[in-house]
Amino acid sequence: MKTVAAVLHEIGKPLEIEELDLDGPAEGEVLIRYTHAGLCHSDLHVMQGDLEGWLPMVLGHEGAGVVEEIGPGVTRVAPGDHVVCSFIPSCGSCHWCATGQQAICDMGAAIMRGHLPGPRWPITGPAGRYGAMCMLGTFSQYGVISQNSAVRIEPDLPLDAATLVGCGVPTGWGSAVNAADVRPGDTVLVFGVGGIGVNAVQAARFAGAKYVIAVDPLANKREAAERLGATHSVGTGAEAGQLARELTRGLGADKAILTVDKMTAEVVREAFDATGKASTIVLTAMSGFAEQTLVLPGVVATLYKKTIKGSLFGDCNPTTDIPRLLDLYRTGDLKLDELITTRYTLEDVNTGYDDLLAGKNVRGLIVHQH
Ligand code: CXF
Ligand code: ZN
Repeated sequence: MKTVAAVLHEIGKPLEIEELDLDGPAEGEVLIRYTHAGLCHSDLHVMQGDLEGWLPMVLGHEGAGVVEEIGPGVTRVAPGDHVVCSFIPSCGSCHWCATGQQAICDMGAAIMRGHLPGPRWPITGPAGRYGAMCMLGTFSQYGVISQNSAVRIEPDLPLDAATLVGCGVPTGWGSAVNAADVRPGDTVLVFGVGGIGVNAVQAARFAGAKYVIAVDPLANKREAAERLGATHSVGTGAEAGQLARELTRGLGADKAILTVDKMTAEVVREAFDATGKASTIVLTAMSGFAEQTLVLPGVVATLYKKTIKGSLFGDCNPTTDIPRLLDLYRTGDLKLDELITTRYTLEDVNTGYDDLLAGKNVRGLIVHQH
C-alpha cells in the first residue's frame, strides 16, 4: 500500500514529504493507521546529527492510531484496537523486561537502525529502503511496526491526548516519580519545562513535592509550568539554587531533573550546585555522544552523598505505565489536552519544528489526514 510520510534524507536539511510503499505486516508485526504524531525534540536531534540513525528515515516516534491489520503470531493487539506507540519496544522476555525494567528492553538498542527485527524493511520508495524512527516512523499516515511497540488503550480515550503518553509524558512524569523518587515535602527543580519537563512538574506535584521550581529562560514555558503545578519559576540555574536554599533553610533542593532541550556540562553543573546533601540529579535530556556533559567535582558528590543518574522513558514500563497514565488523565490528575499547543498537518511538519526551535510549543501535534 501507499503512505505519505515526512522523511529525513540528509542531516541539517528539512524533512521531505513523500509518497512511499509500505509492505503488509509480517510475523509479529501490525499495520497501524496513525491518527496523530507528537513533535518531540529527539527527532530534531536526528535532524541535527546528534542522534545517528539510518537515512533516509521516516521520523516521528510519538504516535497513536488504530490497528488495521495484524501479521501471523500477533497476540498483543487485534484489528480495530486503539493503540499508543511506545518509542521503546518491550519484548517481554529479555533480562530487563523480565526484571520490570522495560524502558531498557534489549530491543531498544536497535531503534535507530531503521528496520524492524529480522531485519525487515517494510518501507521502500524512490531512495530504496527507508528507516523508521524508533521502529515507528509516526510522521506517516500508516506504519508497520512490531507488536512489541504497540500498547492497546481503551477505545473511548481521545487519540490526540493519548499520543503524548508514547514519549514525552512518561519520560517527564517518570523522571520525577521513578528516577528522582520524589517524596512528599521535597523541593524539586526541573530544568527545562518543554514537552518533557512540564510532565516532571506535574508528577512532582502529584507525588507531594512541597516546592516545584521550574527553570527555563522562556517566559511562556514558565507560565505553562506554573499552570501545571510549578509553585515557582525562574529563568536561570543560579536563581533556582538561591530560591531553593531560601525555601529550605539553606538545605538546597532534594531533587533536580534535567529535561532541557540539549544536555550541557553547564546545566549539569548548575543542577549539581543547586541541590543539597543526599540529593538526586536525574539526567533525562539528550546531547551528542561526543559531548562531555558530566564535568563535576566528584568529591562533592562523595562528601554530600549526592546521586547522579540517567533515566530513559522515565524508567517507565510501557505496557503498564501507558494505561496507568491514561487512567490519571481520565481522573484529571494528569493534564494532557493542556500540553497541546499547536496542531499541524503532516505537510507543515517543518513549520512545527521551526516553532519548537523558536520555543513556541509545549507540544506540537501532527493530525494525520487519510
Ligand atoms: C529518544 C531517546 C533516544 C532514542 C530516540 C528517542 N527518546 C525520546 O525522545
Ligand atoms: Zn521523544
